[in-house]
Amino acid sequence: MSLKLLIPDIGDFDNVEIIEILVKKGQKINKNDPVVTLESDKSSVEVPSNHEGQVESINVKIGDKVSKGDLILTLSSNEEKSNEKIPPVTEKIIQEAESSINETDDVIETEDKNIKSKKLKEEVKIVANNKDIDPLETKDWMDSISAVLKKDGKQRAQFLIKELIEHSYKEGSDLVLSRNTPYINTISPEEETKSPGDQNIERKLRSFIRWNAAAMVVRANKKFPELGGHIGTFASAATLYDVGMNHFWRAKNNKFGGDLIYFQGHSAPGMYARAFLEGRLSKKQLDSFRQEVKHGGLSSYPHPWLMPNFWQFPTVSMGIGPMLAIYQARFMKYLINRGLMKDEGRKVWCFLGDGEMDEPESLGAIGLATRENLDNLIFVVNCNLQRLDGPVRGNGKIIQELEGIFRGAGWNVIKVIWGSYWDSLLANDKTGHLIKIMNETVDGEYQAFKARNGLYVREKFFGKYPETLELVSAMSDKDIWRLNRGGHDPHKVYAAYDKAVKNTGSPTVIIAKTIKGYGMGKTGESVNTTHQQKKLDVDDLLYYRDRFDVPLNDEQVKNIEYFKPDENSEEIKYLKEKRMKLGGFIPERTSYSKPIKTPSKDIFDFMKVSTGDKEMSTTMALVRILTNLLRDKNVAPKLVPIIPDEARTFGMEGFFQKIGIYAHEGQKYEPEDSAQLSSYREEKSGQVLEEGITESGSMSSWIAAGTSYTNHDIEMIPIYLFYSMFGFQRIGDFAWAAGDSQTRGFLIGATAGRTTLAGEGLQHQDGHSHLISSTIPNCISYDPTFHYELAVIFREGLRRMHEKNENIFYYITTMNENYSHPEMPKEKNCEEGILKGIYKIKEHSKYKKTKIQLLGSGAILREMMLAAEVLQDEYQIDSEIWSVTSFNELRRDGLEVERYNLLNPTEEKKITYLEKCLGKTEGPILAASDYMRMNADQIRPYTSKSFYSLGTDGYGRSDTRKNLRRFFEVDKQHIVTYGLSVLAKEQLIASKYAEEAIKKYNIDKNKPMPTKL
Ligand SMILES: Cc1ncc(C[n+]2csc(CCOP(=O)(O)OP(=O)(O)O)c2C)c(N)n1
Ligand SMILES: [Mg+2]
Repeated sequence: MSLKLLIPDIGDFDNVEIIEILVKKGQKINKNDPVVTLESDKSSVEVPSNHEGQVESINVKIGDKVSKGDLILTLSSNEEKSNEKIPPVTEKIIQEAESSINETDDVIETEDKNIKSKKLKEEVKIVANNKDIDPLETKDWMDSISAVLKKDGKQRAQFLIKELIEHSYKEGSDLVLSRNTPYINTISPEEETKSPGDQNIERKLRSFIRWNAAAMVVRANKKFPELGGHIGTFASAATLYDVGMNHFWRAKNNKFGGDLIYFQGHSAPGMYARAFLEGRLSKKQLDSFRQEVKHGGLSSYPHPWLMPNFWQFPTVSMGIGPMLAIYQARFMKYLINRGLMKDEGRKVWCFLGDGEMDEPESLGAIGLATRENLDNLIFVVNCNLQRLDGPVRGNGKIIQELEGIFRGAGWNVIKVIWGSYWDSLLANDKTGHLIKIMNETVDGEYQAFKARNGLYVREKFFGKYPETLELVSAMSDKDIWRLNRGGHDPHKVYAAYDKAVKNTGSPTVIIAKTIKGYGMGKTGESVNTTHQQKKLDVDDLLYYRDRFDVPLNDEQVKNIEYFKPDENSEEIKYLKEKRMKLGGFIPERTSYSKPIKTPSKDIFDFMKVSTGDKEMSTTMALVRILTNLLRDKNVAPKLVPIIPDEARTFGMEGFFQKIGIYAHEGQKYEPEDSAQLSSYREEKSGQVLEEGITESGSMSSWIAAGTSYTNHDIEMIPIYLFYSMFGFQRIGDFAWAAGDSQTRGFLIGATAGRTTLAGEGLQHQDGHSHLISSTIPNCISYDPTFHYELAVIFREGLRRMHEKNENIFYYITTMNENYSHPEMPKEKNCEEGILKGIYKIKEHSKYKKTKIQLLGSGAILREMMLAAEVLQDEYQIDSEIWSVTSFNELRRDGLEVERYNLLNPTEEKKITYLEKCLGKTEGPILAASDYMRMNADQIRPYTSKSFYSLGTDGYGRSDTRKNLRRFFEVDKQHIVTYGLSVLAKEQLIASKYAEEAIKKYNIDKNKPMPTKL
């Protein structure tokens, strides 16, 4: 039978152009195969076939304008002509409704037949629904509370309710309806899973690691006091790391993907000290801690760029680690749900300081972790109650505060507050006074206790109530001093980790209480200055040795020698055996990903021809590129488009239907626009990461995808599109971390430019992102004007990053200004020039008297081109016009060449690419972009020619493009005027021409610089 394929509902658009016909007459097509591409002035979208069959006739051609209901083609098909299709979601709703009607029928039937069975059924349902199973009992409780309210008021009623909740928690109910539980461990001693480890050996190993970590910092600072480093942080966290290393964290190997661990930045010395025992780092390397200039030094903190075979994640800029870890865990699920990776139960662990939790970013994405059911994510917050200057919450309790926040966000919270020595005390606390003091004591006091001694704790803590003083009456001060904190107790930590890894359905946070500078004695333990402690004198060192029984004699301690047991010792054997059982060493960074073959050169050929009268923006050109890439079988599955709620702004709504939006639960509703072609489609295997309004979250996703080649051995191509203003300046630190992480992928600063994004105003108009991006050494930035430039740059980016695996990333700005795009110039070095940053796009040489070199970038190149025509037509001035695709790249080339020449004074001079292009040309240079003058000025030192620049310095403001360009003096008229003035200054023409132009164009000489307005 013959079927008609019509233009579907395309939303608010009418008369949309057909830009591609993707099928041929006679071709067999499947259902959902794209048949034509439509393009409005805002977006392009493919129309899929809704039937399978053979194309009989094609009723449209490229360039036709079509609207809903127009005939595209006819198909001969064997399919039965189906009735109007019911969307699957509607179908599901109908089915559910039908089945619930059936259920009700069942109940009625059962009621008639057998009353008892119905009751049973109801009972189960009631309990499951949290409804009332004993209304009489409930009424008793209600009456009691009402009586209290009437008699003693609401404070008393509130108090009783709180007491009841706490009581029920103590009695074993963990379904407590409160933000907080009492200040005791979440896991009761009876519930704890026991560690299978040899505690004796593990303690020894931990002591050696502690010693070597401290020794490494002290030795470095003895040699060079300026080097710095931290002892107190790892001292507080050693047990938290050791339990993970000995029992939980599985390394990547050829059989398993490995757990991913984000180590707290300042605890890096501990990781080096362990790697030393593992035989992965030498003494010599430990002795080069923080001395990285010579090859082989150890970086201060985790930096993959500096130690690319060791560190996996940069974390030391606080708040970055937690966000990166959350999106990492999410990206793991994304890869699994898209069928690109097996689900092996891998986990992401993230270690954080309690002070670090002050960073808004640290808590900023915890809601996402719950929404996405990230049970592959475990946070460990080391609550040593101190940050750099002093207590984190001297007057409160950080553990309780965090518990409330994380519980509120739906996390599984495990508090590890007290060590095993407290167990019997808590069990004997029949009056509840011990828990009462625990709840009442603030962190400032807890810190002070550990800076003092057992007697002080007896008096100030247990001494608060006679009942608690009595509780410890049989204990010596020394016993009281030994009452340990949960984070230093390997049993408690093991039990918490065990519970965390078994948790399903939600992320887990382990909140562990520790002591900053644990074991450092008077000068370091729990004192406010611990964080800065990087030197220990001999007495401190001897104390530390004794405290942890490190087998070094006094002389060795004085020499601050490292300690490593013999390779055949039981300790080293144990340590290695544990790691071998867990698959290898951690941290370690490797990559075995397969490169992605770059699409053939001709894939973007359609971008090299003129668009004729058709106008489009470079943002739209980019969307066309992406649409085409989605037809390349190598590239398509690896693309990860990331958008923070701006798909429609960038004309990308066509992607919703084409590749779907990733949603781990699929789509549980029928979208409002389900009848439309670009309807909002969420899917478990969806490809687009629609992040919502979070630039830092989107950036974290981009980093996760762009480092997938090492974290999962899968090369992915993330493309994150954002308003360029909300890019680098918003998430600069993440971009820096991306560079450190060697992220590969594209950042697209869309709607870019200070004057190109017209109406949006001061906080939207970007005139400096290229300057910020230029600060990142491995970020390659481009500001293209025309579609073919974009195509050449994009393809090269794919080749360099994803086929050749260069550890770089691309920042490309695209605009939303519509204009027609010319054909790509035929010169053979055009592509080379586009990539190096400059090429000649046009030359006017009619008069052969006076010449000027005009360099334009991004949107302002077109103003240059227009100005050149005026200069020629009205002033008989010739010009060469250069499209500068990247001032940043030209500057980098300039820096290198200049350095080479200065270091090789006797050699033949090298020439910058800029000089190669412009060195022999006539006339001065006038350069302009839609960015601050500093953008173009970057290349000023690398040419011997006179150089002048224009730019958009100052705050943006809303107005029309035309007015803005005039205001910032980068429009055609200003370029002409400045051009004439430059030529006058160079004594190439008389100055009267510039004066005339100023008058002619009504340029106000007295207008202040835009920076002052
Ligand atoms: C974004 C950022 N701001 C400031 C610092 C400087 N800094 C380093 S450590 C530190 C205190 C850390 O306290 P906490 O998170 O409690 O870690 P601890 O050492 O106590 O485990 C500060 C402020 C930093 N590294 N990153
Ligand atoms: Mg701290």
